[in-house]
Amino acid sequence: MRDLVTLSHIEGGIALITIANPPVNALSRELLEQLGRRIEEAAAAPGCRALVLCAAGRTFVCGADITQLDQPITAANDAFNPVMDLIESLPKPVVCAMHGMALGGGLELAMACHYRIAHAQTRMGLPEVTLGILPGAGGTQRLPRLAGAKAALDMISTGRMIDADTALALGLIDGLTAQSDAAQAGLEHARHILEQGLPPRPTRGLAVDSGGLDAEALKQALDTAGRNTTHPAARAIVECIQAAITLPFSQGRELEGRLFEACRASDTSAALRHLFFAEREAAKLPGIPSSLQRRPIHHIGVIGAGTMGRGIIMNFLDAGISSVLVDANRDALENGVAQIRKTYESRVARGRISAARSEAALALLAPSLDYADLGQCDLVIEAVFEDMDVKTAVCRQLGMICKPGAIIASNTSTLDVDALARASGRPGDFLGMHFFSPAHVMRLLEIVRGRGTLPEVLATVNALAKTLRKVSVISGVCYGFIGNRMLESYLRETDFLLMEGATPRQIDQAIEEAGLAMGPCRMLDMAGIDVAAKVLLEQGKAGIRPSDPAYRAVVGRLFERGRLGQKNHLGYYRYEGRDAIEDPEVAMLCEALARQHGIARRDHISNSEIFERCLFPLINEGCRILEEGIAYRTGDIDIVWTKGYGFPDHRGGPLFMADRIGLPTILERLAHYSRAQGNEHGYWTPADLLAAHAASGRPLSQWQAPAPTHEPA
Ligand code: 3H9
Repeated sequence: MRDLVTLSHIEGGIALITIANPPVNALSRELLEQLGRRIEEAAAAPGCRALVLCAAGRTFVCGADITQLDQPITAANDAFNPVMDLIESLPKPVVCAMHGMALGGGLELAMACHYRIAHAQTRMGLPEVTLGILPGAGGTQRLPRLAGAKAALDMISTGRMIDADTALALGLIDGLTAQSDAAQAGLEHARHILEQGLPPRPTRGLAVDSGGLDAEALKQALDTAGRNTTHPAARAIVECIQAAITLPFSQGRELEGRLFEACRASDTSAALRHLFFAEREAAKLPGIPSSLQRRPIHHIGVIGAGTMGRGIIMNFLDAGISSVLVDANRDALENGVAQIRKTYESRVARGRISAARSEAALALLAPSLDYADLGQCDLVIEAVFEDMDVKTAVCRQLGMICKPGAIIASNTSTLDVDALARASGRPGDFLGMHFFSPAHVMRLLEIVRGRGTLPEVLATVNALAKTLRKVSVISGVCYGFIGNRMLESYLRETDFLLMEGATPRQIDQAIEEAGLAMGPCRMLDMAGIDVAAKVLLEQGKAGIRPSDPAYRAVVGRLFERGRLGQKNHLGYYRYEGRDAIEDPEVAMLCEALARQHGIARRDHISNSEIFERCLFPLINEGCRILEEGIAYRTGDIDIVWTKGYGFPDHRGGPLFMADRIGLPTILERLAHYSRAQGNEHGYWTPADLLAAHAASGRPLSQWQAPAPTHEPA
């Protein structure tokens, strides 16, 4: 077995124990077993008077090994608490020296030591809640003893990290060090402790300072957290903090263990752990070596000073990359720059960033009316109006203006990236960068790989996404890429349900009760009915709109009636301020459309029918996207939907949810709606992949894509 923990030497009576499990020194069961043995060996060694615990590589320990959290962790078989107890009960002082990050089980390990120091740049936290669990190795009991119950509740409930200065002020650590070598820093501190004759200081023996968290505040916190029915860890965390204040350590930890296991076994935690790994997988490019040389990106350009272009360029300004914003229209450009300035001012006013940082970002912005100013850019992103003719003309121009080796990207959300690449005349340098609105806020970036996109271009933009703090997912070329293509069937059924007699409010409520951030009617009103109608028009032009005359008929009719959505206070709803009010005119319009298209009206449509009709075709389309090689993995689709479309994290994304519901059930319901609705246009035909997995009993998560080829066409 690999050495994951070493006992390197005992000098001057101090034993040095080093954890080495790259990349983040995660605590696997094997590691904990070795750690326990090394500590026993060190403590038993003749002449040993103190121990130092540190970690090798770029960081201290970043938590329990999440890959092992699929197995139950119980008092009987877990290796965590015995090691923590062993350390804490040693009769010799144990010093923990941290650097990089100390997270989750890593910080819990540090808190079980008697003394803690940290490099000044260290960040610490208990982020378990983001995985749907709570700290399960004594963290909920030791942190209140070191930092006070109020600070502990805040840190554990939010999962946020604190810096080393804050940790020192809270009493979580005893000292800061500028020494970059954690082992040396630990040894120095241990020598100091021995010189001072300081004894072991078990954390469990310290009294809890409530820090102002009185019974009333705890009750309120319990009530608030208890209302969060989708996240069982929220309430469990408050219960553990309450136990830390009111119960002896051993009883508090016993409760922590039980609640940890209940949360770990919950669907929410399984979903959040899936998304943790899916996000990291999505950033990997199959078939492209990570060593492939990337193109340097120092200076970029964005065309179009509208909402999208402004949002896009702010990502680059935030990342410290000099950027030119081009718009041929002077007013549009001036307005765009003014809006960007306003956004930064508002960030400063809200204390999000310093005035100096805002000025530094704005100093990187160069507005221009002249396309020629894009000539020296390493990357140019067009963000002009979503119209094939307009975008084709812009891409043609970019192909001529951009310097050799520059990357050209289109921010289209639906159009044919291959056709735009051909227009540029440089398909190897071309790809899609589909940002989501507001582009400076939304974390998702769909990177669209054209048939001709060179691997180095894909790798460059994928790496750039990380610099921009985006979560990137690669999509192949098809109508709407991953997200908007799947959205189509969801919106199709929304309009059919309205024509059959459901109301916008009923549909939105059913979808929001399922956990989505916003129902489809409110979402379309917000995005703009004109935008949706324009997309339908483009589909017609491209010959990809179904021949069904009733297809998305409601949105088309709303547009004809001048109901543009929130922007003119009339869409699927009527708006008073931000309040969406059901409008009888829309009900009449839907009824008239139903008559026109021979669609039968019903008095009652259940919420479960709305859920199934909107979401099962969406899942089905996701399976087609996998079959066609548009997405590399099921997790990529889940990331697109959770990061870009308000799909609830606690359901893990549509395909993770599909596995939980059961593929045979979904298949059976598609067949049911095919019978009930008719299937003239193939709306209910199951994807081969869905049918095959349902038949074999294999979940979608086990689907393996054939290795993609990156030979430019
Ligand atoms: C816990 O501690 C429970 C306890 O209370 C005790 C229970 C009894 N395990 O993110 P990156 C992998 S729960 C396994 O790209 P970065 C990651 O998958 C845990 N693997 O790097 C990736 O692998 P690959 C509480 C892990 O620099 C590689 O490391 N802790 C773990 O952008 C690099 O990761 C957390 O929730 C892990 N714990 O960010 C912290 N962590 O290269 C989770 C990372 O194959 N981790 N990996 O794709 C993070 O938040 C970030 O990884 C971190 C580094 C900020 C540390």
